[in-house]
Amino acid sequence: MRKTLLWSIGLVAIMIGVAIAQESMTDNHVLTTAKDLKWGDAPPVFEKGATMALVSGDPSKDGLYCVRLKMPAGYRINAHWHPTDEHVTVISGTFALGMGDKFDKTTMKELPPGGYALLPAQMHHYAMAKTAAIVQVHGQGPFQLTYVNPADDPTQRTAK
Ligand SMILES: [Cu+2]
Repeated sequence: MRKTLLWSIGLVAIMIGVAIAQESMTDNHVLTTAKDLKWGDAPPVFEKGATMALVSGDPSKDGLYCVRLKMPAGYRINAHWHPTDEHVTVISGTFALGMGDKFDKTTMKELPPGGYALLPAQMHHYAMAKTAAIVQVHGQGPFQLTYVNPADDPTQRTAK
């Protein structure tokens, strides 16, 4: 009798687990082509000239997000850091990344399409589009970008 009850409880627990898993799978599915992405201005924390497209999730909220950033040749992102790991995959063009507190072209590594970078939480890094480039950025939201030198932050500049 006792054994049967335990079995029943176990079975119900499994059924609830399956139901939750199915719900999250059906709710969040995204199938998109590059052509269908909708591009708009990148958030004001980025220098003017870059555009961004949301791929999935919501970078302003808790949870996984995925966006693409499109930059013209020569576009720079000065030294900064994020509170969570940042994953960068190069979709097109050549994107260069360096580690440290100061933008330094000589230490940067160039990533061609298919290249990938993991920038761990808190690690200071900087970037540049060597050619016109599109990179895909994903990670755990909410997405935040803090410049090492506050003067590099366009939102601080326009605020005064
Ligand atoms: Cu970054």
